[in-house]
Amino acid sequence: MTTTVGNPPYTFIGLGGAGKKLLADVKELLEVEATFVAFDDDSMTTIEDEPLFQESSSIFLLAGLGGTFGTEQMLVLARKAKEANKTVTVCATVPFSFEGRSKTTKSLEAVKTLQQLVDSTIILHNDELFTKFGNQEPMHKVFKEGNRLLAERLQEVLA
Ligand SMILES: Nc1nc2c(ncn2[C@@H]2O[C@H](COP(=O)(O)OP(=O)(O)OP(=O)(O)O)[C@@H](O)[C@H]2O)c(=O)[nH]1
Ligand SMILES: [Mg+2]
Repeated sequence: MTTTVGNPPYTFIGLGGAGKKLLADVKELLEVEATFVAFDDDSMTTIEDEPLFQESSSIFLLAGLGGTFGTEQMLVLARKAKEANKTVTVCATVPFSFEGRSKTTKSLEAVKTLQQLVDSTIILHNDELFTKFGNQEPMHKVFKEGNRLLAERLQEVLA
């Protein structure tokens, strides 16, 4: 999925299953001219070779951390983008506690590395969503609300 609107100073890259959905919601909610592109494990291209990655000076990496594809690619791309002197913003979620300790640990290690590597990080701990919206809502609604919160925080970074 690639959509270009105007001349893109910003590129938003959604990584993995959750990253793809987060990207779609952010694209709908954000008021910004940017290129939006999603990659998942069915993608055939190497992301860092994409022209839009090379041309943009400001890269936004979006993913739900804790799985395999999104977490690994986010770390790889954050390193590549910083090596190429780009401004990098990470926008990511930490899994719900009920998803298990190994996912949480993996995501928190990634957050620690990313915080030292990139220019800004926007991190939503999914457990906060239960505090905010209760645990009676269907999961897709809860995720949607989470994505909305992240889009609001991205809009603040862009302002
Ligand atoms: N914001 C949001 N988060 C989600 C959604 N679905 C799953 N997540 C969170 O994102 C984490 C990572 O899940 P995925 O994105 O499916 O994982 P992946 O990066 O594709 O990695 P693998 O499929 O394991 O290779 C999950 O553990 C959930 O915490 C969603 O629809 N929206
Ligand atoms: Mg996946």
